[in-house]
Amino acid sequence: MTNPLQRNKFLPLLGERAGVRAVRKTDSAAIRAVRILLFAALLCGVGHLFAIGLQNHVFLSIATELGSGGGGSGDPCTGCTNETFEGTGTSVAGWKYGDNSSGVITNVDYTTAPAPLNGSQSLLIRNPDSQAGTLNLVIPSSAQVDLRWMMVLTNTIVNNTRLIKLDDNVGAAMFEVQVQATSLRVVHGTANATTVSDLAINTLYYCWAQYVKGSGANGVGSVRFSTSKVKPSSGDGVASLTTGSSVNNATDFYFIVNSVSFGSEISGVIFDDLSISVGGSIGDFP
Ligand SMILES: [Ca+2]
Repeated sequence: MTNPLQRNKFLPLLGERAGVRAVRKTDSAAIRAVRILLFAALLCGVGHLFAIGLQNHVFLSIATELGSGGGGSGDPCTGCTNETFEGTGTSVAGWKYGDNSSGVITNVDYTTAPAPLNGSQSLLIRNPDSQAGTLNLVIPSSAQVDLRWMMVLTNTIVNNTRLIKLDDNVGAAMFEVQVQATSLRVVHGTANATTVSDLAINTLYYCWAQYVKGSGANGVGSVRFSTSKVKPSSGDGVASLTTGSSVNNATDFYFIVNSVSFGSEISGVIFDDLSISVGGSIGDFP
């Protein structure tokens, strides 16, 4: 039987052993080629799966409102930091209290009517002093922060009272929600916008706010309130702006209640069910 290696026209020059090596070399090159093809196919598959995952992540971040559903009773906004003020103290660890030495009351176990706003306890901040009563929580540094909370204003006059504040990592205010002329105002650096709708005392309001830092006069901010749990997309209870001048990440959340600017009225605000999101906007209350 003819040795197949002898078909190689170079065999007479290379000799039989060299011919065997040449064939083995040819075989292993083919195997390597197959392996390379398989590895490339594997990489394509993994890359495709990664692309789908990335696409879904971006899509979810943009299109899905957190808390629109799916959260249990103990987690009213899935993916958020949720403070319900239930039980003794706060339900989230790490809150820092502002100075109460000037008569500011910060009560995280408040139950006097119209509290509780939800569950069995709420937060009251009541401030007879010129210093702001605050409750502060460090949050993950973020270019966008979305907030949802419920509140009741206990006073007839609460003009110029701040309610919510976001600071950067050196303590500068990036974003505020204020009461101005009985409406809600959103403040983003030097820009602000105010709702057309007025607030009434002793009325439960559902509120939403959003801070998105800018790179100049292009930051985005909004505040919304309603007597319904459904987040209003437009109308007199919504104030928004796209000319905000704050350009830093938010790193600190504050409840903040100033003293009032008229007569002897004392600012009092009851809060409950705060949700903080650094992963996208927050939808309706459950
Ligand atoms: Ca509560």
